[in-house]
Amino acid sequence: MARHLITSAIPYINGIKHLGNLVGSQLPADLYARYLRARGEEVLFLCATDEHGTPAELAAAKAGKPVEAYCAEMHEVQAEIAQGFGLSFDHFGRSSSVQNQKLTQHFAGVLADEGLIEEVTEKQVYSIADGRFLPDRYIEGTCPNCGFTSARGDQCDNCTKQLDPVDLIDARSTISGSTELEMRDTKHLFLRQSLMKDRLDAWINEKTDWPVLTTSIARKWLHDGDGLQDRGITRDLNWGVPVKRGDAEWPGMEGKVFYVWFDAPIEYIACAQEWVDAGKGQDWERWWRTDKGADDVRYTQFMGKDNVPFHTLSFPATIMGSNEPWKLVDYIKSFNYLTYDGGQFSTSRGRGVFMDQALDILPADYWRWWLLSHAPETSDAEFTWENFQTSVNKDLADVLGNFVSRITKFCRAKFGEAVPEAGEYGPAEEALIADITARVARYQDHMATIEVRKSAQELRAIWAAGNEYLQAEAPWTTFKTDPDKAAAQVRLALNLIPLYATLSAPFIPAAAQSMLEAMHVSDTTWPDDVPAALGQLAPGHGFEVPEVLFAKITDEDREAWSERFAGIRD
Ligand code: B3M
Ligand code: ZN
Repeated sequence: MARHLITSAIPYINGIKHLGNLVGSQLPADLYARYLRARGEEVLFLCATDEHGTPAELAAAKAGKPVEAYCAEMHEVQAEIAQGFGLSFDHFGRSSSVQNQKLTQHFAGVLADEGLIEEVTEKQVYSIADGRFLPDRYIEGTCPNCGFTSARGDQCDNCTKQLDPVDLIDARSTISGSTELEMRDTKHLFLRQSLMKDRLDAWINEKTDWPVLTTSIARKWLHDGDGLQDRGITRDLNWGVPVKRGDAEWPGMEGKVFYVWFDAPIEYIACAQEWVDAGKGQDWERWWRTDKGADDVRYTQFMGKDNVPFHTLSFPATIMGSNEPWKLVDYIKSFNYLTYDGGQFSTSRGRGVFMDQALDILPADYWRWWLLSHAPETSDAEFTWENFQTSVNKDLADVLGNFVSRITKFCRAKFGEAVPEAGEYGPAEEALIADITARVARYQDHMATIEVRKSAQELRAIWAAGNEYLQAEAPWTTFKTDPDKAAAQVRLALNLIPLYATLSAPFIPAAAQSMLEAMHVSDTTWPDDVPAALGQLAPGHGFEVPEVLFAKITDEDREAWSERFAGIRD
Protein backbone atom coordinates (compact mmCIF):
# COMPACT_ATOMS: atom_id res chain seq x y z
CA MET A 1 0.00 0.00 0.00
CA ALA A 2 1.34 3.41 -0.96
CA ARG A 3 1.55 6.28 1.44
CA HIS A 4 0.16 9.55 0.17
CA LEU A 5 1.75 12.94 0.66
CA ILE A 6 -0.66 15.70 -0.37
CA THR A 7 0.07 19.41 -0.42
CA SER A 8 -2.09 22.36 -1.37
CA ALA A 9 -0.51 25.57 -2.69
CA ILE A 10 0.10 27.65 0.39
CA PRO A 11 -2.10 30.77 0.51
CA TYR A 12 -0.52 34.20 0.86
CA ILE A 13 -0.80 35.65 4.32
CA ASN A 14 -2.13 39.03 3.16
CA GLY A 15 -5.82 38.71 3.80
CA ILE A 16 -8.60 36.18 3.66
CA LYS A 17 -8.86 34.03 0.53
CA HIS A 18 -11.85 34.05 -1.80
CA LEU A 19 -13.80 31.05 -3.06
CA GLY A 20 -11.77 31.00 -6.27
CA ASN A 21 -8.57 30.45 -4.30
CA LEU A 22 -10.28 27.78 -2.22
CA VAL A 23 -11.55 25.70 -5.14
CA GLY A 24 -8.22 25.88 -6.94
CA SER A 25 -6.11 24.23 -4.27
CA GLN A 26 -7.11 23.64 -0.66
CA LEU A 27 -10.60 22.26 -1.21
CA PRO A 28 -9.84 19.62 -3.89
CA ALA A 29 -6.73 18.65 -1.92
CA ASP A 30 -8.97 18.08 1.09
CA LEU A 31 -11.40 16.03 -1.00
CA TYR A 32 -8.58 13.76 -2.11
CA ALA A 33 -7.05 13.48 1.38
CA ARG A 34 -10.40 12.60 2.92
CA TYR A 35 -11.11 10.05 0.22
CA LEU A 36 -7.77 8.28 0.61
CA ARG A 37 -8.05 8.22 4.39
CA ALA A 38 -11.55 6.76 4.05
CA ARG A 39 -10.05 4.03 1.86
CA GLY A 40 -7.66 3.19 4.68
CA GLU A 41 -4.57 4.72 3.07
CA GLU A 42 -1.90 6.46 5.11
CA VAL A 43 -2.05 10.17 4.28
CA LEU A 44 -0.01 13.22 5.23
CA PHE A 45 -1.88 16.34 4.13
CA LEU A 46 -0.01 19.60 4.54
CA CYS A 47 -0.71 23.26 3.95
CA ALA A 48 0.70 26.50 5.38
CA THR A 49 0.57 30.26 5.05
CA ASP A 50 2.97 31.91 2.58
CA GLU A 51 4.25 34.74 4.72
CA HIS A 52 7.17 36.46 3.03
CA GLY A 53 7.54 39.04 0.30
CA THR A 54 6.34 42.55 -0.40
CA PRO A 55 2.60 41.76 -0.26
CA ALA A 56 2.99 40.71 3.40
CA GLU A 57 5.05 43.82 4.21
CA LEU A 58 2.55 46.09 2.48
CA ALA A 59 -0.48 44.48 4.11
CA ALA A 60 1.13 44.76 7.55
CA ALA A 61 1.95 48.41 6.93
CA LYS A 62 -1.63 49.03 5.84
CA ALA A 63 -2.88 47.36 9.02
CA GLY A 64 -0.42 49.49 11.03
CA LYS A 65 1.25 46.43 12.53
CA PRO A 66 4.77 45.02 12.68
CA VAL A 67 5.00 42.39 9.97
CA GLU A 68 5.73 39.51 12.40
CA ALA A 69 2.68 40.34 14.49
CA TYR A 70 0.53 40.78 11.40
CA CYS A 71 1.56 37.38 10.05
CA ALA A 72 1.01 35.63 13.37
CA GLU A 73 -2.48 37.08 13.58
CA MET A 74 -3.44 36.37 9.99
CA HIS A 75 -2.14 32.84 10.30
CA GLU A 76 -4.60 32.23 13.14
CA VAL A 77 -7.41 33.82 11.15
CA GLN A 78 -6.71 31.63 8.12
CA ALA A 79 -6.32 28.51 10.29
CA GLU A 80 -9.70 29.11 11.89
CA ILE A 81 -11.46 29.66 8.57
CA ALA A 82 -9.80 26.55 7.14
CA GLN A 83 -11.20 24.61 10.07
CA GLY A 84 -14.61 26.14 9.43
CA PHE A 85 -14.48 24.74 5.91
CA GLY A 86 -13.51 21.32 7.25
CA LEU A 87 -10.07 21.38 5.60
CA SER A 88 -8.45 18.39 7.23
CA PHE A 89 -4.76 19.38 7.16
CA ASP A 90 -2.53 17.21 9.31
CA HIS A 91 -0.62 20.40 9.85
CA PHE A 92 -1.14 24.01 8.82
CA GLY A 93 2.33 25.47 8.94
CA ARG A 94 4.01 28.83 8.36
CA SER A 95 6.64 29.60 5.76
CA SER A 96 8.23 31.98 8.28
CA SER A 97 9.04 29.03 10.57
CA VAL A 98 12.58 28.41 11.79
CA GLN A 99 12.41 25.03 10.06
CA ASN A 100 11.77 26.68 6.70
CA GLN A 101 14.43 29.31 7.28
CA LYS A 102 17.08 26.65 7.93
CA LEU A 103 15.99 24.46 5.06
CA THR A 104 15.86 27.36 2.59
CA GLN A 105 19.38 28.40 3.57
CA HIS A 106 20.45 24.78 3.28
CA PHE A 107 19.12 24.47 -0.28
CA ALA A 108 20.76 27.74 -1.33
CA GLY A 109 24.10 26.51 0.05
CA VAL A 110 23.87 23.14 -1.67
CA LEU A 111 22.83 24.70 -4.98
CA ALA A 112 25.82 27.02 -4.76
CA ASP A 113 28.09 24.04 -4.06
CA GLU A 114 26.66 22.38 -7.18
CA GLY A 115 27.58 25.43 -9.25
CA LEU A 116 23.98 26.39 -9.85
CA ILE A 117 24.04 29.83 -8.28
CA GLU A 118 25.38 32.90 -10.02
CA GLU A 119 26.00 36.27 -8.37
CA VAL A 120 24.73 39.10 -10.55
CA THR A 121 25.07 42.83 -10.02
CA GLU A 122 22.19 44.94 -11.27
CA LYS A 123 20.86 48.45 -10.85
CA GLN A 124 17.88 49.12 -8.64
CA VAL A 125 16.05 52.12 -7.22
CA TYR A 126 17.43 53.18 -3.83
CA SER A 127 15.66 55.58 -1.49
CA ILE A 128 18.13 57.72 0.43
CA ALA A 129 15.53 58.87 2.97
CA ASP A 130 14.35 55.30 3.67
CA GLY A 131 17.87 53.87 3.60
CA ARG A 132 16.79 50.93 1.44
CA PHE A 133 16.24 49.61 -2.04
CA LEU A 134 12.66 49.87 -3.21
CA PRO A 135 10.86 47.03 -4.96
CA ASP A 136 8.63 48.17 -7.82
CA ARG A 137 5.52 48.17 -5.70
CA TYR A 138 7.13 50.64 -3.30
CA ILE A 139 7.57 53.26 -5.97
CA GLU A 140 4.80 55.52 -7.22
CA GLY A 141 4.71 58.41 -9.63
CA THR A 142 2.90 59.93 -12.57
CA CYS A 143 2.27 57.68 -15.55
CA PRO A 144 4.10 58.97 -18.64
CA ASN A 145 1.35 57.46 -20.77
CA CYS A 146 -1.91 58.72 -19.23
CA GLY A 147 -0.92 61.16 -16.50
CA PHE A 148 -2.38 59.06 -13.67
CA THR A 149 -0.61 60.29 -10.54
CA SER A 150 -0.52 56.99 -8.59
CA ALA A 151 1.07 54.69 -11.15
CA ARG A 152 3.20 51.91 -9.61
CA GLY A 153 6.80 51.15 -10.48
CA ASP A 154 5.82 48.10 -12.50
CA GLN A 155 2.47 49.08 -13.96
CA CYS A 156 -0.09 51.85 -14.27
CA ASP A 157 -3.39 50.69 -12.77
CA ASN A 158 -5.23 53.33 -14.77
CA CYS A 159 -4.11 52.57 -18.33
CA THR A 160 -2.50 49.14 -17.57
CA LYS A 161 0.76 50.09 -19.30
CA GLN A 162 3.73 48.05 -18.08
CA LEU A 163 6.31 50.42 -16.64
CA ASP A 164 9.85 50.55 -15.40
CA PRO A 165 10.44 52.64 -12.25
CA VAL A 166 12.67 54.99 -14.30
CA ASP A 167 9.73 55.80 -16.61
CA LEU A 168 7.72 57.41 -13.82
CA ILE A 169 7.51 61.20 -13.61
CA ASP A 170 8.15 62.56 -10.10
CA ALA A 171 8.83 59.08 -8.76
CA ARG A 172 8.54 58.81 -4.98
CA SER A 173 8.84 56.19 -2.26
CA THR A 174 5.48 54.93 -0.99
CA ILE A 175 7.08 54.40 2.40
CA SER A 176 8.21 57.96 3.12
CA GLY A 177 6.97 59.90 0.10
CA SER A 178 10.56 60.96 -0.53
CA THR A 179 11.58 61.78 -4.10
CA GLU A 180 15.28 61.44 -3.29
CA LEU A 181 15.69 58.29 -5.32
CA GLU A 182 18.69 57.06 -7.24
CA MET A 183 19.84 53.98 -9.13
CA ARG A 184 22.38 51.96 -7.20
CA ASP A 185 24.21 48.73 -7.83
CA THR A 186 22.94 45.75 -5.89
CA LYS A 187 24.05 42.13 -5.94
CA HIS A 188 21.63 39.23 -6.30
CA LEU A 189 21.74 35.47 -6.52
CA PHE A 190 20.39 33.78 -9.61
CA LEU A 191 19.41 30.12 -9.83
CA ARG A 192 20.83 28.79 -13.09
CA GLN A 193 17.68 26.97 -14.12
CA SER A 194 18.74 27.11 -17.75
CA LEU A 195 21.44 24.52 -16.97
CA MET A 196 18.73 22.14 -15.87
CA LYS A 197 16.48 22.53 -18.87
CA ASP A 198 17.16 19.08 -20.31
CA ARG A 199 16.65 17.29 -17.02
CA LEU A 200 13.39 19.14 -16.43
CA ASP A 201 12.26 18.53 -19.98
CA ALA A 202 12.92 14.78 -19.71
CA TRP A 203 11.13 14.65 -16.38
CA ILE A 204 8.02 16.46 -17.69
CA ASN A 205 7.99 14.19 -20.74
CA GLU A 206 7.65 11.17 -18.46
CA LYS A 207 4.47 12.59 -16.96
CA THR A 208 2.07 11.35 -19.59
CA ASP A 209 -0.81 10.95 -17.12
CA TRP A 210 -0.69 14.53 -15.83
CA PRO A 211 -3.51 16.97 -16.63
CA VAL A 212 -2.86 18.70 -19.94
CA LEU A 213 -3.28 22.02 -18.16
CA THR A 214 -0.24 21.20 -16.04
CA THR A 215 2.08 19.88 -18.75
CA SER A 216 1.12 22.47 -21.35
CA ILE A 217 2.07 25.32 -19.03
CA ALA A 218 5.35 23.60 -18.13
CA ARG A 219 6.20 23.01 -21.79
CA LYS A 220 5.39 26.58 -22.72
CA TRP A 221 7.90 27.84 -20.15
CA LEU A 222 10.49 25.30 -21.21
CA HIS A 223 10.30 25.96 -24.93
CA ASP A 224 8.68 29.31 -25.75
CA GLY A 225 10.74 32.39 -26.42
CA ASP A 226 14.19 32.10 -24.95
CA GLY A 227 13.20 29.02 -22.99
CA LEU A 228 13.88 28.52 -19.32
CA GLN A 229 15.44 31.64 -17.82
CA ASP A 230 17.78 31.86 -14.86
CA ARG A 231 15.88 33.35 -12.00
CA GLY A 232 16.73 35.86 -9.29
CA ILE A 233 16.18 34.21 -5.92
CA THR A 234 17.08 37.10 -3.61
CA ARG A 235 15.56 40.50 -2.84
CA ASP A 236 16.53 43.72 -1.09
CA LEU A 237 13.86 43.46 1.57
CA ASN A 238 13.82 43.26 5.35
CA TRP A 239 11.13 40.63 5.66
CA GLY A 240 12.01 37.13 4.55
CA VAL A 241 14.55 34.36 5.03
CA PRO A 242 17.98 36.00 5.48
CA VAL A 243 20.37 35.02 2.70
CA LYS A 244 22.92 32.53 4.01
CA ARG A 245 24.94 29.79 2.45
CA GLY A 246 23.81 26.95 4.68
CA ASP A 247 24.82 28.08 8.18
CA ALA A 248 27.46 30.46 6.89
CA GLU A 249 27.23 34.16 6.02
CA TRP A 250 27.16 34.93 2.31
CA PRO A 251 29.67 37.69 1.62
CA GLY A 252 28.05 40.62 -0.14
CA MET A 253 24.54 39.39 0.60
CA GLU A 254 24.17 40.85 4.08
CA GLY A 255 20.78 42.37 4.80
CA LYS A 256 19.13 40.60 1.86
CA VAL A 257 16.47 37.91 1.89
CA PHE A 258 15.44 35.07 -0.39
CA TYR A 259 12.67 35.75 -2.87
CA VAL A 260 9.32 34.53 -1.55
CA TRP A 261 8.89 32.05 -4.42
CA PHE A 262 12.20 30.43 -3.52
CA ASP A 263 11.29 29.67 0.09
CA ALA A 264 7.52 29.08 -0.31
CA PRO A 265 7.65 25.58 -1.90
CA ILE A 266 10.46 24.55 0.44
CA GLU A 267 7.83 25.06 3.14
CA TYR A 268 6.15 21.88 1.88
CA ILE A 269 9.13 20.03 3.35
CA ALA A 270 9.58 22.29 6.37
CA CYS A 271 5.89 21.87 7.15
CA ALA A 272 6.43 18.14 7.66
CA GLN A 273 9.19 19.02 10.11
CA GLU A 274 6.84 21.46 11.84
CA TRP A 275 4.26 18.68 12.03
CA VAL A 276 6.78 16.49 13.88
CA ASP A 277 8.03 19.34 16.06
CA ALA A 278 4.42 20.11 17.04
CA GLY A 279 4.20 16.56 18.39
CA LYS A 280 1.71 15.42 15.74
CA GLY A 281 3.97 13.02 13.87
CA GLN A 282 7.01 10.83 14.37
CA ASP A 283 9.17 10.97 11.32
CA TRP A 284 9.12 13.52 8.53
CA GLU A 285 12.01 12.03 6.57
CA ARG A 286 10.06 8.92 5.61
CA TRP A 287 7.76 11.30 3.70
CA TRP A 288 10.44 13.43 2.11
CA ARG A 289 13.75 11.58 1.81
CA THR A 290 13.96 8.80 -0.74
CA ASP A 291 16.90 7.36 1.24
CA LYS A 292 14.63 7.17 4.30
CA GLY A 293 11.60 5.39 2.84
CA ALA A 294 9.94 8.11 0.78
CA ASP A 295 10.29 6.00 -2.35
CA ASP A 296 7.00 4.40 -1.26
CA VAL A 297 5.29 7.76 -1.12
CA ARG A 298 2.99 9.01 -3.83
CA TYR A 299 3.19 12.80 -3.71
CA THR A 300 0.33 14.87 -5.17
CA GLN A 301 0.24 18.66 -5.35
CA PHE A 302 -2.84 20.85 -5.89
CA MET A 303 -2.76 24.39 -7.25
CA GLY A 304 -4.27 27.04 -9.51
CA LYS A 305 -2.80 27.37 -13.00
CA ASP A 306 -0.88 30.54 -12.16
CA ASN A 307 1.24 28.51 -9.74
CA VAL A 308 2.12 25.76 -12.22
CA PRO A 309 5.46 27.16 -13.53
CA PHE A 310 6.85 27.37 -10.01
CA HIS A 311 5.88 23.76 -9.27
CA THR A 312 6.80 22.15 -12.58
CA LEU A 313 10.09 24.00 -13.11
CA SER A 314 11.42 26.20 -10.30
CA PHE A 315 10.84 23.96 -7.30
CA PRO A 316 11.89 20.78 -9.16
CA ALA A 317 15.02 22.70 -10.23
CA THR A 318 15.75 23.34 -6.56
CA ILE A 319 15.16 19.70 -5.64
CA MET A 320 16.99 18.15 -8.61
CA GLY A 321 19.79 20.68 -8.51
CA SER A 322 20.58 19.82 -4.90
CA ASN A 323 21.49 16.28 -5.98
CA GLU A 324 20.21 15.20 -2.58
CA PRO A 325 17.64 12.41 -2.21
CA TRP A 326 14.52 14.57 -1.82
CA LYS A 327 11.14 13.32 -2.97
CA LEU A 328 9.89 14.84 -6.24
CA VAL A 329 6.22 15.36 -6.93
CA ASP A 330 4.45 12.44 -8.65
CA TYR A 331 1.29 14.18 -9.80
CA ILE A 332 0.29 17.82 -10.17
CA LYS A 333 -3.40 18.56 -10.26
CA SER A 334 -3.97 22.11 -11.47
CA PHE A 335 -7.12 24.18 -11.90
CA ASN A 336 -8.38 26.97 -14.10
CA TYR A 337 -10.05 30.01 -12.58
CA LEU A 338 -13.40 30.43 -10.97
CA THR A 339 -15.00 33.70 -12.05
CA TYR A 340 -17.58 35.64 -10.11
CA ASP A 341 -20.74 36.85 -11.75
CA GLY A 342 -19.25 37.80 -15.08
CA GLY A 343 -15.87 39.05 -13.79
CA GLN A 344 -12.81 38.03 -11.84
CA PHE A 345 -12.66 37.33 -8.15
CA SER A 346 -10.13 39.83 -6.87
CA THR A 347 -8.40 40.00 -3.52
CA SER A 348 -6.88 43.41 -4.11
CA ARG A 349 -10.19 44.86 -5.24
CA GLY A 350 -12.30 42.87 -2.76
CA ARG A 351 -14.56 41.45 -5.47
CA GLY A 352 -16.48 38.22 -4.93
CA VAL A 353 -17.25 36.08 -1.89
CA PHE A 354 -14.48 35.56 0.63
CA MET A 355 -14.12 32.48 2.81
CA ASP A 356 -15.19 34.17 6.06
CA GLN A 357 -18.24 35.74 4.40
CA ALA A 358 -19.26 32.42 2.88
CA LEU A 359 -19.27 30.72 6.29
CA ASP A 360 -21.21 33.65 7.69
CA ILE A 361 -24.18 32.94 5.47
CA LEU A 362 -24.24 29.14 5.05
CA PRO A 363 -22.61 26.00 6.46
CA ALA A 364 -19.42 24.82 4.77
CA ASP A 365 -21.02 21.78 3.10
CA TYR A 366 -23.21 23.94 0.84
CA TRP A 367 -20.10 25.68 -0.46
CA ARG A 368 -18.01 22.54 -0.62
CA TRP A 369 -20.63 20.82 -2.71
CA TRP A 370 -21.15 23.67 -5.15
CA LEU A 371 -17.46 24.46 -5.53
CA LEU A 372 -16.34 20.88 -6.01
CA SER A 373 -19.18 19.92 -8.33
CA HIS A 374 -18.29 22.99 -10.44
CA ALA A 375 -14.50 22.77 -10.08
CA PRO A 376 -12.77 24.63 -12.94
CA GLU A 377 -11.00 21.57 -14.29
CA THR A 378 -11.17 21.69 -18.07
CA SER A 379 -12.01 25.38 -18.35
CA ASP A 380 -12.79 28.38 -16.19
CA ALA A 381 -16.07 28.09 -14.28
CA GLU A 382 -18.41 30.84 -13.21
CA PHE A 383 -20.07 31.36 -9.87
CA THR A 384 -23.50 32.92 -10.08
CA TRP A 385 -26.02 33.10 -7.28
CA GLU A 386 -28.69 31.53 -9.53
CA ASN A 387 -26.51 28.55 -10.27
CA PHE A 388 -25.55 28.21 -6.61
CA GLN A 389 -29.20 28.33 -5.53
CA THR A 390 -30.24 25.79 -8.16
CA SER A 391 -27.49 23.28 -7.37
CA VAL A 392 -27.89 23.45 -3.64
CA ASN A 393 -31.66 23.17 -3.79
CA LYS A 394 -31.69 20.39 -6.33
CA ASP A 395 -28.72 18.23 -5.41
CA LEU A 396 -28.52 18.68 -1.68
CA ALA A 397 -32.08 19.50 -0.59
CA ASP A 398 -34.29 17.75 -3.19
CA VAL A 399 -32.14 14.72 -3.90
CA LEU A 400 -30.05 13.78 -0.87
CA GLY A 401 -31.83 15.63 1.96
CA ASN A 402 -35.27 14.69 0.76
CA PHE A 403 -34.35 11.03 0.39
CA VAL A 404 -33.11 10.79 3.96
CA SER A 405 -36.00 12.71 5.44
CA ARG A 406 -38.71 10.93 3.45
CA ILE A 407 -37.65 7.40 4.25
CA THR A 408 -36.86 7.93 7.92
CA LYS A 409 -40.17 9.72 8.47
CA PHE A 410 -42.14 7.08 6.64
CA CYS A 411 -40.50 4.30 8.64
CA ARG A 412 -41.14 6.09 11.91
CA ALA A 413 -44.81 6.53 11.00
CA LYS A 414 -45.47 2.94 9.90
CA PHE A 415 -42.87 0.74 11.62
CA GLY A 416 -41.35 2.89 14.38
CA GLU A 417 -37.77 4.13 14.72
CA ALA A 418 -36.07 0.82 14.01
CA VAL A 419 -35.24 -1.05 10.83
CA PRO A 420 -38.22 -3.29 9.95
CA GLU A 421 -37.69 -7.01 9.71
CA ALA A 422 -40.40 -8.40 7.48
CA GLY A 423 -40.32 -9.07 3.75
CA GLU A 424 -37.80 -10.22 1.18
CA TYR A 425 -35.92 -8.32 -1.52
CA GLY A 426 -37.22 -8.82 -5.07
CA PRO A 427 -35.96 -7.91 -8.55
CA ALA A 428 -36.31 -4.13 -8.01
CA GLU A 429 -34.10 -4.32 -4.92
CA GLU A 430 -31.55 -6.54 -6.65
CA ALA A 431 -31.47 -4.09 -9.57
CA LEU A 432 -30.91 -1.13 -7.29
CA ILE A 433 -28.09 -2.93 -5.46
CA ALA A 434 -26.45 -3.84 -8.77
CA ASP A 435 -26.82 -0.29 -10.10
CA ILE A 436 -25.31 1.25 -6.98
CA THR A 437 -22.49 -1.30 -6.96
CA ALA A 438 -21.54 -0.34 -10.51
CA ARG A 439 -21.79 3.36 -9.76
CA VAL A 440 -19.64 3.10 -6.63
CA ALA A 441 -16.92 1.42 -8.72
CA ARG A 442 -17.03 4.35 -11.19
CA TYR A 443 -17.05 6.86 -8.35
CA GLN A 444 -13.93 5.25 -6.90
CA ASP A 445 -12.19 5.39 -10.27
CA HIS A 446 -12.92 9.10 -10.66
CA MET A 447 -11.84 9.87 -7.11
CA ALA A 448 -8.61 7.90 -7.52
CA THR A 449 -7.75 9.88 -10.67
CA ILE A 450 -8.89 13.17 -9.05
CA GLU A 451 -11.58 13.83 -11.63
CA VAL A 452 -13.43 16.14 -9.30
CA ARG A 453 -16.48 17.02 -11.38
CA LYS A 454 -16.99 13.48 -12.62
CA SER A 455 -16.78 12.23 -9.04
CA ALA A 456 -19.44 14.73 -7.99
CA GLN A 457 -21.66 13.70 -10.90
CA GLU A 458 -21.40 10.04 -10.03
CA LEU A 459 -22.10 10.72 -6.37
CA ARG A 460 -25.17 12.72 -7.32
CA ALA A 461 -26.30 9.83 -9.50
CA ILE A 462 -25.87 7.44 -6.57
CA TRP A 463 -28.10 9.68 -4.44
CA ALA A 464 -30.62 9.98 -7.27
CA ALA A 465 -30.79 6.20 -7.69
CA GLY A 466 -32.21 5.95 -4.16
CA ASN A 467 -34.79 8.60 -4.88
CA GLU A 468 -35.81 7.00 -8.14
CA TYR A 469 -36.20 3.66 -6.41
CA LEU A 470 -38.50 5.18 -3.79
CA GLN A 471 -40.42 7.00 -6.47
CA ALA A 472 -40.93 3.82 -8.51
CA GLU A 473 -41.58 1.37 -5.69
CA ALA A 474 -43.57 3.82 -3.53
CA PRO A 475 -43.53 1.95 -0.19
CA TRP A 476 -46.32 4.26 1.02
CA THR A 477 -48.58 2.70 -1.65
CA THR A 478 -47.18 -0.84 -1.26
CA PHE A 479 -47.89 -0.59 2.47
CA LYS A 480 -51.65 -0.50 1.86
CA THR A 481 -51.72 -3.87 0.13
CA ASP A 482 -48.49 -5.63 1.17
CA PRO A 483 -46.95 -4.24 4.38
CA ASP A 484 -44.23 -6.91 4.40
CA LYS A 485 -43.02 -5.89 0.98
CA ALA A 486 -43.09 -2.26 2.09
CA ALA A 487 -40.97 -3.23 5.11
CA ALA A 488 -38.33 -4.76 2.85
CA GLN A 489 -38.30 -1.62 0.67
CA VAL A 490 -37.87 0.56 3.74
CA ARG A 491 -35.10 -1.66 5.07
CA LEU A 492 -33.09 -1.29 1.89
CA ALA A 493 -33.70 2.45 1.67
CA LEU A 494 -32.64 2.97 5.28
CA ASN A 495 -29.47 1.02 4.56
CA LEU A 496 -28.65 3.45 1.78
CA ILE A 497 -28.28 6.27 4.32
CA PRO A 498 -25.04 5.11 6.01
CA LEU A 499 -23.70 4.08 2.60
CA TYR A 500 -24.43 7.56 1.25
CA ALA A 501 -22.86 9.10 4.33
CA THR A 502 -19.57 7.24 3.91
CA LEU A 503 -19.39 7.85 0.17
CA SER A 504 -20.30 11.53 0.54
CA ALA A 505 -18.09 12.39 3.51
CA PRO A 506 -15.15 13.63 1.38
CA PHE A 507 -17.49 16.20 -0.21
CA ILE A 508 -19.83 17.08 2.64
CA PRO A 509 -18.25 15.87 5.88
CA ALA A 510 -20.58 17.56 8.35
CA ALA A 511 -23.81 16.39 6.71
CA ALA A 512 -22.35 12.90 6.38
CA GLN A 513 -21.63 12.91 10.09
CA SER A 514 -25.23 13.96 10.89
CA MET A 515 -26.53 11.14 8.71
CA LEU A 516 -24.41 8.58 10.51
CA GLU A 517 -25.42 9.90 13.91
CA ALA A 518 -29.10 9.79 13.01
CA MET A 519 -28.67 6.18 11.89
CA HIS A 520 -26.71 5.31 15.07
CA VAL A 521 -23.76 4.17 12.98
CA SER A 522 -20.18 4.76 14.05
CA ASP A 523 -18.52 2.42 11.57
CA THR A 524 -17.23 4.42 8.61
CA THR A 525 -15.46 1.55 6.86
CA TRP A 526 -15.46 2.07 3.12
CA PRO A 527 -18.08 -0.07 1.32
CA ASP A 528 -15.64 -2.25 -0.61
CA ASP A 529 -18.45 -4.78 -0.83
CA VAL A 530 -21.53 -2.70 -1.65
CA PRO A 531 -24.14 -5.49 -1.30
CA ALA A 532 -22.71 -6.37 2.12
CA ALA A 533 -22.65 -2.72 3.17
CA LEU A 534 -26.32 -2.47 2.22
CA GLY A 535 -27.07 -5.09 4.85
CA GLN A 536 -25.25 -3.15 7.53
CA LEU A 537 -28.38 -2.05 9.40
CA ALA A 538 -29.89 -5.27 10.69
CA PRO A 539 -33.61 -5.58 11.47
CA GLY A 540 -34.32 -3.94 14.81
CA HIS A 541 -31.46 -1.40 14.46
CA GLY A 542 -32.67 1.87 15.98
CA PHE A 543 -32.38 5.30 14.37
CA GLU A 544 -33.74 8.81 14.60
CA VAL A 545 -35.27 11.08 12.02
CA PRO A 546 -32.50 13.64 11.52
CA GLU A 547 -32.96 17.40 11.57
CA VAL A 548 -33.34 18.92 8.12
CA LEU A 549 -29.98 18.21 6.47
CA PHE A 550 -30.06 21.03 3.94
CA ALA A 551 -32.35 24.06 3.99
CA LYS A 552 -33.37 25.41 0.62
CA ILE A 553 -32.03 28.73 -0.53
CA THR A 554 -35.02 31.01 -1.06
CA ASP A 555 -35.31 33.59 -3.81
CA GLU A 556 -35.18 36.27 -1.11
CA ASP A 557 -31.88 34.86 0.21
CA ARG A 558 -30.45 34.75 -3.27
CA GLU A 559 -31.44 38.32 -4.06
CA ALA A 560 -30.18 39.64 -0.75
CA TRP A 561 -26.82 37.90 -1.13
CA SER A 562 -26.29 38.84 -4.73
CA GLU A 563 -26.90 42.45 -3.76
CA ARG A 564 -24.72 42.26 -0.66
CA PHE A 565 -21.81 40.82 -2.65
CA ALA A 566 -22.26 42.94 -5.75
CA GLY A 567 -19.93 45.66 -4.56
CA ILE A 568 -16.44 45.49 -3.27
CA ARG A 569 -15.23 44.72 0.20
CA ASP A 570 -13.31 47.45 2.08
N1 B3M B 1 1.18 31.79 -2.24
C1 B3M B 1 0.33 31.93 -4.52
C2 B3M B 1 -1.09 31.68 -4.24
O1 B3M B 1 -1.53 31.68 -3.08
C3 B3M B 1 1.33 31.35 -3.58
C4 B3M B 1 1.41 29.86 -3.67
C5 B3M B 1 2.66 29.33 -3.11
S1 B3M B 1 2.76 27.61 -3.27
C6 B3M B 1 4.29 27.21 -2.77
O2 B3M B 1 -1.81 31.52 -5.19
ZN1 ZN C 1 -1.21 55.24 -17.18
